[in-house]
Amino acid sequence: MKSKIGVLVMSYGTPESLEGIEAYYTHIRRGNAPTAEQLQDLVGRYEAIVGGVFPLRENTNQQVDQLQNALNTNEHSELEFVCYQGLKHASPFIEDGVEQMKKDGIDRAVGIVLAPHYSAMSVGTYIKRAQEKATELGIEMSFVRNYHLHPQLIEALSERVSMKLDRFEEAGANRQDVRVLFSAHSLPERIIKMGDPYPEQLLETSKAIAERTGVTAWQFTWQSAGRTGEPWLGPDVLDTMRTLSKEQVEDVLVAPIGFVSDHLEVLYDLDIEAQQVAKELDMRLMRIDSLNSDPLYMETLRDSIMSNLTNGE
Ligand code: FEC
Repeated sequence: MKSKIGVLVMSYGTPESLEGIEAYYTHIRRGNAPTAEQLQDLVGRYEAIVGGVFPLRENTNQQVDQLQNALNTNEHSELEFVCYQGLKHASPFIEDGVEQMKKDGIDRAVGIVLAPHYSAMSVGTYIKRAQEKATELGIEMSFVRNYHLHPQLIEALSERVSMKLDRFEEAGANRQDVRVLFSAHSLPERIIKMGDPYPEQLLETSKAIAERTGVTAWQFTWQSAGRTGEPWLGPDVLDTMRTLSKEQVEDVLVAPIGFVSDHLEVLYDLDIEAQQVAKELDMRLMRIDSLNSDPLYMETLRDSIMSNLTNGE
């Protein structure tokens, strides 16, 4: 009889339909409903990308299924891994995933977030919610906090950068002249004062990819800042593109290393909004493909979970 280990795979979550956007947005805003204008703006962005399905849901489903397969490939192992989804802003919520584990008789679990970099405001809040529920239900739970320098993650992202630099060359650009912009979701500036590791970890991932791909013309920029009154980390990718255009940079490759799936922040903010700005600036803009269920990403998650179980890291 194998002993069962629960794996809570946590992700941002997305609405199930256009009608579900208001409830989703209200959850993101901690129970405060958006104004009609804010809601219309978000609905408009989803309408521009979705075409009937919300890509993040399908991508998360696939990542969770494939991770479960990857964790259970060794048939001689004494452990059986059972993956549960726990979403931050949609159903099944983080707490639902932990509750389901309990119902299935699981008393030892590991949690991991489908985002490689740790911030107290991102991964930290996922972990806090899961830990609270696990404590309440008496499940022993540990967490992978980050995996931003995992060799397989760096390999997968580097392959994607190199692949797109090839496309630039095929299109007539000089490879060395392509400016690579590593990007991630912005957060409020106050995280800096909190000594949050998020900006540093993102730079570490960027450097590791640049070294591996031999890219020297690169910089880091933020994207997708929230629409709130307080200052967010910048510069934003759109401003960075405008600055680069003034410096006569014509070819830009954006690598959104803070995200692992195709979703709104990639498919709208980069593929629609940033492409529109690139057009205005007469700039050639490409982006690297998202990881989605790439086997190297699954390996990164599997390996991070196994080391957490054996070493507590
Ligand atoms: O495709 C989809 O349906 C969902 C795409 C999506 C992802 C995502 C990831 C991150 N967010 C992070 C931080 C914040 C903070 C706020 C915030 C607000 C939004 C809104 C939408 C949204 N986020 Fe998001 N985020 C995605 C979508 N995010 C929609 C609300 C409208 C808007 O501002 O555009 C501000 C609210 C607050 O104070 O909480 C902060 C971070 C990530 C990357 C890590 C992760 O995946 O958890 C950080 C995907």
